[in-house]
Amino acid sequence: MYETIKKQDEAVYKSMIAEAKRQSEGIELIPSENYVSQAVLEANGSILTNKYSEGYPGKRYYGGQENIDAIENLAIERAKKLFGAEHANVQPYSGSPANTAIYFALLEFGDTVMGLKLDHGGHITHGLPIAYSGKAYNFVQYGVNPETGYIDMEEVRKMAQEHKPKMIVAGFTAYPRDIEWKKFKEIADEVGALTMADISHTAGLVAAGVLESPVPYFDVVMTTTHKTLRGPRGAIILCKEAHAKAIDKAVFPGLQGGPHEHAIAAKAVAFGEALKPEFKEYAAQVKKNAYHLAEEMKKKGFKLVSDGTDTHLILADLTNKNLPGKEAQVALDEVGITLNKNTVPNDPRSPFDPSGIRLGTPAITTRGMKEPEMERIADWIDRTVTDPQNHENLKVIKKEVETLCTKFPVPGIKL
Ligand code: DSN
Repeated sequence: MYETIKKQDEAVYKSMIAEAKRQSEGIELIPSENYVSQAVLEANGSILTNKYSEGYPGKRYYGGQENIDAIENLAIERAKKLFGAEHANVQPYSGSPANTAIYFALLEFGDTVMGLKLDHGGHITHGLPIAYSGKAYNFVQYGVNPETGYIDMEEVRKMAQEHKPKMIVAGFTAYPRDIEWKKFKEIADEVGALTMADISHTAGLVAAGVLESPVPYFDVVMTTTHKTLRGPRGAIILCKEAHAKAIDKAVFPGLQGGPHEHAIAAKAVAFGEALKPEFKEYAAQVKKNAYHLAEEMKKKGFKLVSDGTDTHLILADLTNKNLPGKEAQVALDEVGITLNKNTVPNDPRSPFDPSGIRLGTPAITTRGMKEPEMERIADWIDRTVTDPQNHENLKVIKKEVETLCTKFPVPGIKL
């Protein structure tokens, strides 16, 4: 791999190869990560990075756009088909700029918006007070029910009636349950609010039809393209035709300059893959694996937020295991299992040293792992967090992890 870089720039090469080794020899459980196909890698690493193309297909500000237009039109048409959307903008560089563009398109600064709290599973762009979203708009934030771990739709309704928001944002980065899109839409209609869904985590499952889609109900839907959707790093915005002009204007020239056409080509390739029947099987297995892993972890005494999962994502509160999330993450890194420390709802600890861990199955399912492997992974996690300072034991687990991983190659990595 990377023979040209090897000859030209050994320092970068060394880290790239070490990362390829880490990705293939370890178990990737970060729920927002995945392994893209060789075809997606080729498009993303292509000569398309050389081209500037401000504007939209047919209406650009620079010459030489005949191939770029063809590629961007393919990405747009495939995105619309995949999600049944009226309009798609495929230019957002990533999730945060995409959400910012949506607010810029449909709100005035200072407008009231509702979003999920960060420590209850929301994203920084859903109104975190210290973030741009929280400063530019008057976000009021809803949470999950402390008893059940589910979003409390009655609280959402009460808050909507009290605050009369201009927009309600639904979606998450760390919430293990499906979202009641129809109910959100009903509540928004009661108070005349716009609806915005951030399906970055679950887009692959939504596209495959294994989770319900907000697209038929919501005004605007945003997703990153690199999580369960298994495309390159980036994002897209889907919306009703009525909002199309405002959204396009907000993305360019409102917020962004030249679109990254190499990434747009890679998005087109990934959407082409997601339209194939194999992708439905993949998405269904992601869900089955997460359910199985959650059940196995529960058998070993792990306390899961909401007591399980409907999606690809599991959130465990380690308070009863007497190990903070940060220390669990470090010990699991030592055995080659990668996940992230995470706050749990109403966490008494800080986001940098929280009580929980967040894990998920998109990447390991891409490698072909199924239920029997989930049992082994639950066992390794349990053995690691039960005795995190026993480095001899951790070495044994690391060997077992590596042996399993050799049987499940990672697309795009040939060492
Ligand atoms: N960083 C992403 C995640 O891990 O969920 C959200 O932006």
